[in-house]
Amino acid sequence: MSTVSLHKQGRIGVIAVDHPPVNAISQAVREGIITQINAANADGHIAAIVLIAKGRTFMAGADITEFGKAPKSPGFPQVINALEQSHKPVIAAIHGTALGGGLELALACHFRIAHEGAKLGLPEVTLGIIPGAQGTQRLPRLVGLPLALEMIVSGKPITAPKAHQAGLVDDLVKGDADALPRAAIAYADKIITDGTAPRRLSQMEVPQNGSEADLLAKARADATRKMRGVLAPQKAIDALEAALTLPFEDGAAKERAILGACMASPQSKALQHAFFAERKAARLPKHAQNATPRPFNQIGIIGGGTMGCGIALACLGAGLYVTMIERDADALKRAQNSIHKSLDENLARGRIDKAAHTTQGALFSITTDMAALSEADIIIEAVFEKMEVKKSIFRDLDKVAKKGAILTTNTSYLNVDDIASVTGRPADILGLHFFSPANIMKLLEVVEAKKTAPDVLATAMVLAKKIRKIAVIARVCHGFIGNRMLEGYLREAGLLMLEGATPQQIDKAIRDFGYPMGPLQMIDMAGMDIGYMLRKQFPASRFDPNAYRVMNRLVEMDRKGQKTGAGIYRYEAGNRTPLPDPAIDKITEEEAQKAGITRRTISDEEIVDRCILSLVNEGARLLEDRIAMRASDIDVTYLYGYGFPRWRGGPMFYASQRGLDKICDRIKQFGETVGTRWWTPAPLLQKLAQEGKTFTDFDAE
Ligand code: 3H9
Repeated sequence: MSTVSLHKQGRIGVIAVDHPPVNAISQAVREGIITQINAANADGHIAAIVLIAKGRTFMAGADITEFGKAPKSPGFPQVINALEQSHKPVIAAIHGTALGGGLELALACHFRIAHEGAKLGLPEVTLGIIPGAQGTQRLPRLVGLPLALEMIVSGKPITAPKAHQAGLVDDLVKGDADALPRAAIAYADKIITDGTAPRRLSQMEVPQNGSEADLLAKARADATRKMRGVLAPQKAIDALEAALTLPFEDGAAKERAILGACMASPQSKALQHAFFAERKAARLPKHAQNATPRPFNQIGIIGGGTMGCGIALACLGAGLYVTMIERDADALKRAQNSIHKSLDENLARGRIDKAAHTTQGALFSITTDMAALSEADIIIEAVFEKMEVKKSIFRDLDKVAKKGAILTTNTSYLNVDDIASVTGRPADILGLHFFSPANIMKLLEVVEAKKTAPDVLATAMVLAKKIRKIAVIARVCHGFIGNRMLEGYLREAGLLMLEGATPQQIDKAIRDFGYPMGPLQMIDMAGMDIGYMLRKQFPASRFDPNAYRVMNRLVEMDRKGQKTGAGIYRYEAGNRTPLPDPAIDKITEEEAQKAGITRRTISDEEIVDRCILSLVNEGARLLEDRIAMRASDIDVTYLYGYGFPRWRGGPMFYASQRGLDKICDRIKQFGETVGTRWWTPAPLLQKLAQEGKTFTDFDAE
C-alpha cells in the first residue's frame, strides 16, 4: 500500500494519505501528495479532488522526527503550492486531529469539510516554533485576526463545530466513521455541479476594522504574562502582524525566516524533547513489554481525604466504578459530600454535562465496610503516610480482595516492598504516587516494587492512561524519583535562607528561572507540618541539620504555612499572596547565629544553580541506582509534577544543554565553597562529562 494513493470515484479523484500512526507529513507524504495532485489534474475524467487521510486521524502535522536534520525535498511550500494552484477544486476532508502542517495543508485546499468530532489547531508554539507552512498567513485571511491569534498563540485546537461557525470549515459531517468519505464525495459533486471556482486563501485580504494594533498589543502583553520566558508565542504574533501588513508572498517569506530562527533556538529543542519524553515515559520496561494487562472496571479507594477524593474523581471521570472506604460515619459523610460537591462544581463550570454528572454520581459508592472491596479489580490505598497504618490496611486487604486484584498504595515516600511483604500476594502490589489535587495534577509515579508482576505494572500504565495521567515508572527508594530529588532542592532553599538570602530573593530567582512559584512559596502552600512529621520518622543523619532549622521553629510556633495564615511568609485573611515578614528575618538571623553561619550576600545565579543542580546531581544518582529508567523520565516527572519550566525541557535536559562538563565544574565549585557533603558530582554525571556526552546519549545507549 503506497503512502499516498489516488483512486477515482465517478468524476472525483480521492487522494488518501496512509501513514500510521498519525499521518505525520514526512517526506514520503509530501512527495506522494504532489505526485497525486499532478496526476489528478492531468486526468481528464477527474473534475474535483478530495484530500483525505486513513486511520485514526487527518494529518497531525509535520514529521517532528525530521526536525533538526538536513531538509528533505520536496518541502512544505511545494506541497502547499501544488494544492492551492490545482486548477481543479480540492476539498480537504478532516477527521481526528488536523494539526500544525496538517491544518496548513487543509488551508491550502480550496474547501474544507470536517467530521463533527474533529479538532483543528496550530500547536507549533508548544514545540517552540511557529506554523511554518503559511498557516500564519492563511488562517487570519479566512477567520480574521482574533481567532487566528487565539489559535496560534495558545496552540490549543478548536472543535469542528467552532471551526464551522468561524468559517474555517465549510461543512460539518455527522455520523459514523464512513460518513466523512461519503460526505466528501457528495460535497465535491456539488462543487462540480454548481461550477464553484476554487477559493485560494492567498488571494484574499485579512479582514480588518481598525482594532488590529490594539489586538496585537494585547496579545503580546497576555503572552508575556501567561507564558513567561517563552519565545515562540511572541514570534507567532510577529508573523501574524506580517499577514496584516505585507503582501502574501512577503508575509510567507517572513514566516519562514521566523520559523528558521525558532527551530534553531534552545527552547524549541527543549520543547521537542518534552514532547517525545512524555511519550517514551509510557513505554514499559523490557521485562513487561509482552505482559497482557488485567481487565478492570471496579476501583476501590481506601481513604476519603483530599487525596482519596481526588483519585476517585479522576476514576469517575474515566467511567470507572468507585467504591470508597472510610473509617467511620462522620468521615464517610465528609467524603461523600466532598465528591458530590466536586461533581456539582464540575457541572456548574461546564467541565461536564448533565448526563456525565448523573453517570459519575451513580458510579460512586462509599461505605465503612472493607468487605465491599471483595469485587474490586484495583484497590488504591490513600490514607496518611504511616507505615504501620498502611501495613495494617494491607493485611486486611489481603483477606478481603479477590484473587488477581491489584493492590496499590498511594505513598510519597514509604517502602512499597515493606508494605507488600505483609501480604501473601506481593506480585499483585505496586505504588501509585498521585499528586494533589489528584483529579487535576497530571503526574502519576507508578512504583514498581521488587516482586511486582509484569502484568500488574502493565495494568497500572493502562489505568494511568485511562484516567488521563502522565505516568512515569519508578522503583522503590525513599521518595521515589520526584520527592527524592526534591529533598535537595528544598534543602538548598533552606540553607540559602540561613546563609543570607531572603525568602523573597530565593523565590524570585526561581520564578525568573521559569517556575510558577519558588520553593519557599511552595512549602507554605503545601504546609510545613507534613515535612516536619516526616522528618521525625527518619534518622536525622538523612538531613542537613541546618536546612530545616527555620522551618522546624515555625511549625513549633504554629506557623505552618498558608493554612495557618502564616509560615515563611505572612498572609492577609482570605488572601493567598505571600507577604514578606520581618519576624522571619529575625528568626533566620537567630538560627544562623546558633548554627555558626556568617550571613553574606548571595547572587541570584548561586540560588538558581544550587537549587537546580541539586536536582540534576540527585537525578544522576537515580539513574545509577536504576530507580529511574531514563533521564527523560526524570524530566517528565519534573515537568508534570513540580512545575519545572517546560521550555527548559526538564532538569536533566537543561543540564545536558548547558554541558555536563560545566555542570560538573559548578558542583565541584560548590563543594569547595559550601562543603562536599551534598556537593560532589554523582559518578554517572562525572563519567558522562568526561566522555563529552549528554543524558540524551545515556538514554540512547
Ligand atoms: C508542524 O506541523 C510544523 C509545520 O508548521 C510545518 C513547518 C514547515 N511527527 O501522541 P501519541 C508519534 S509541527 C512525528 O501517543 P495520541 C508519537 O511520537 C507539528 N511523530 O498519540 C507517537 O510515537 P510512539 C505540529 C509524531 O493518539 C505516535 O505518533 N503537530 C507526530 O495520544 C502516537 O502519538 C503537533 O504538534 C508528529 N507530528 O495523540 C501534533 N505526532 O508511538 C503532535 C505524533 O513511537 N501530535 N507522533 O511513541 C499530537 O499532538 C498527538 O500525537 C495526536 C495523537 C493528538 C496527534
